[in-house]
Amino acid sequence: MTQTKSTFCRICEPNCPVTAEVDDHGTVIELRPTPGHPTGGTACHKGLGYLDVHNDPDRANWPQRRTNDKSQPEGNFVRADWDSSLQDIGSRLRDIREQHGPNTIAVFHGNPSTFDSAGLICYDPFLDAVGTKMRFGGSTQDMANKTTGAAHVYGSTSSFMIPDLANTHYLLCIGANPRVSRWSMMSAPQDNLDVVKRIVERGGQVRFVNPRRVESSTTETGPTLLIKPGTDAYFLAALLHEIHLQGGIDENLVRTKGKHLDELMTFVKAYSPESVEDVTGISAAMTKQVAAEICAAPSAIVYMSTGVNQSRQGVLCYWLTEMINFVTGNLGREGGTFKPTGLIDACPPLTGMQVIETSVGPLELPDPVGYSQLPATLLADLIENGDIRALILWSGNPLITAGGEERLRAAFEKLDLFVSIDIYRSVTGEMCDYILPVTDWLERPDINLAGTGMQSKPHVVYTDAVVAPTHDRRDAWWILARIAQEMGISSPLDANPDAADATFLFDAVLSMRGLSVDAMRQSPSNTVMFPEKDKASLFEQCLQHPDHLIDCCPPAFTEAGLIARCADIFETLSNEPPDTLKMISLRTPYMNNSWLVNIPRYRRGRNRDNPLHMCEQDAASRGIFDGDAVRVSTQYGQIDARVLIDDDLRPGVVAMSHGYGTARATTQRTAMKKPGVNCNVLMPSGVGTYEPLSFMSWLSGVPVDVQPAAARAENRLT
Ligand SMILES: Nc1nc2c(c(=O)[nH]1)N[C@H]1C(S)=C(S)[C@@H](COP(=O)(O)OP(=O)(O)OC[C@H]3O[C@@H](n4cnc5c(=O)[nH]c(N)nc54)[C@H](O)[C@@H]3O)O[C@H]1N2
Ligand SMILES: Nc1nc2c(c(=O)[nH]1)N[C@H]1C(S)=C(S)[C@@H](COP(=O)(O)OP(=O)(O)OC[C@H]3O[C@@H](n4cnc5c(=O)[nH]c(N)nc54)[C@H](O)[C@@H]3O)O[C@H]1N2
Ligand code: SF4
Ligand SMILES: [Mo]
Repeated sequence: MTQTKSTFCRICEPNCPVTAEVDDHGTVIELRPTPGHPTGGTACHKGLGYLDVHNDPDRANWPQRRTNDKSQPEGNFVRADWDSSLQDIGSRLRDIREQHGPNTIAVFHGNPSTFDSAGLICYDPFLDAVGTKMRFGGSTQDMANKTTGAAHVYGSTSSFMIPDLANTHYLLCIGANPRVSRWSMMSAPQDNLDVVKRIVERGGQVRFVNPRRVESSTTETGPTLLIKPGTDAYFLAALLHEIHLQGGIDENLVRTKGKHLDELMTFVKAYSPESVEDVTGISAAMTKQVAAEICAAPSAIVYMSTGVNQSRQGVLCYWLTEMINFVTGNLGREGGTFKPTGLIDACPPLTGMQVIETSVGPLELPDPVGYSQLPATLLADLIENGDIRALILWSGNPLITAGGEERLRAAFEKLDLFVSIDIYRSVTGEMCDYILPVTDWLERPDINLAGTGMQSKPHVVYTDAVVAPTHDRRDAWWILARIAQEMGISSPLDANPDAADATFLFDAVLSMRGLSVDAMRQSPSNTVMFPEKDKASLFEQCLQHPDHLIDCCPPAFTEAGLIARCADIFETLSNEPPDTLKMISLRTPYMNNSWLVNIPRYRRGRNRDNPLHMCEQDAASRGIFDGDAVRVSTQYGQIDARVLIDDDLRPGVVAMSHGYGTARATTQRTAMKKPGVNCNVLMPSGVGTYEPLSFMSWLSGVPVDVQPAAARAENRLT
């Protein structure tokens, strides 16, 4: 007799419902979609294929302690038990804290931790108990410009809006590829873009703005405007400039709900459709047409995402996007953008900035921080300079996912203590003193906390652990709580010493909505839907500056130098040699950042590694043919790659998937056998390379040099 259990996927933001079939031995034998689930989402092949991760024989199963020096490329690890590992880690952290201060202990929290709610609940209290402000993670490679931008525009790091796709008449989708990536900073049911197709079916219009004709752009959705990478700030400014000229600004609304409109208009006046067209590659006529389309649509959305966040001016692009939505009256309108309700229905006001003194100068984070973090590209410098002596890595793989692998490697060797909490011994884990094996999402109870306030269908879903953890894997919250105990600082286990699992943590959060784990277990599909709020309620609830106005031109942007920098970058781009190549990133359905790299079924055929995508025109002008070996370089590093001719790219743009370059993942056999190359070796790292204010890494639109390998015929890779 098998049993079915209702759970949900925790790989990306839709958190799709999944039905697990479990046999008498407590083994999950199948994961299936859950038709009829109240959210209507359907799990994709990655979620349904998660058993390949769950059952991967290369997983980390026991605590492991490294016995050789971190400078040795291959770690010598011995199996250890939990108590002695945690005691050793706790006492070493205690000593480091006492001798060098709490800020010398840093934590890096990577993307998968976002979907481990018990860990998330314990994370901030853990940092507070340690007393450290050294928080790093995936956010500065991903979307920190949005949280920091929201803090200045709306007065709260949590006041970021999502598009009302279900009701809109117009979508301008910039730097996103939702067909592959399933939306970001928005949790919408996975529907293979049906919600976007329906915009067109009901007579609306959709356009993508991207340097590549993306999978999302089809005859059923809409065309792509092929923009030059890293130029969206100028396109958006020109668009707003033109919307103004076309009379598309609702001055009355803006004067009552906003401030600093004149300063905003002064900024955009510098960028007319004509003056930016050479830099952006989008003709003035097209920019004017898009402006006219937005002005004419009964409701419209400008949505921007990761490709723009990563391309050097994410804060300004976020700001201009929000401004277009606001001044055209689409913010808080049906079919525009809005702030959904959720389990946590609050936008805590910005109370000021936290200042963290470091050897490279003071660094400022919004307070409360939300998802903002210190710049991951400064990790190497801060370790080298002695600011950081211990690093706890919770579901992060920065050697592969952040810029500057070689500098980071050299720095990590100098850490007094380096601990990885992960489901694998990853490339970065290989350098750690301890690997602490963690439960996967079939082995832990959970709620969908990270998506709260970002869901197009607001709901909370609870899952019990589908199966008990195998081997000696433990939950991340418990690991953090036990480390705290061993350090002699406050721990969630103090008040709950006998807690068998994380449900006491969930009860505390669920109680905010009068719910509990028991109540969730009684609900159909373990899900509670929340009634939607009036979209305009955001004007009362999310504008958190003391005057409750939207800041249309936050002084912090000028003070941080973003406005002057924008003009400088425009000047540089205007004078760029015409044959400059820029690298952008390319997500595929067969990878999730770095961590599906060991799954054999995703590493077959064309997906065995990560070639350099290049269009025919750029390849031909360099004497490069499909399959050729090339050397790609920047001032930060160089890699050797194989070329794949791809005419979906705009000329002048090359693309590569990140997450590869795993030759040193000694326990991940597939990853080691088919390593691919790490494009982040090429990415800028260190002081001066990240966006001021948001600390966003520059990972897209980076100029690269591509040369055919010396003797092409001999080096041809097949
Ligand atoms: N060039 C380039 N670089 C990029 C990007 C890009 O587009 N281009 N994208 C950036 C983005 S958006 C992000 S979010 C970052 C992500 O960067 P990271 O968060 O550093 O990387 P991931 O590969 O998502 O996962 C890190 C680790 O989490 C582990 N893991 C998986 N599941 C679990 C789990 O349930 N629990 C725990 N504890 N660990 C788990 C994996 O084994 C892996 O080692 O990468 C960024 N890097
Ligand atoms: N299959 C799969 N799904 C994923 C992930 C994954 O790795 N694989 N990662 C998950 C994570 S952590 C995240 S953050 C989300 C991200 O999801 P999205 O926010 O949709 O981001 P991406 O898929 O990276 O798409 C970014 C797009 O921006 C384009 N782009 C690059 N540079 C520029 C530029 O300068 N201007 C413009 N206009 N466009 C540009 C790229 O061509 C690309 O199509 O996806 C999530 N879902
Ligand atoms: S879309 Fe994302 S959350 Fe849904 S099943 Fe696929 S990987 Fe999981
Ligand atoms: Mo991300």
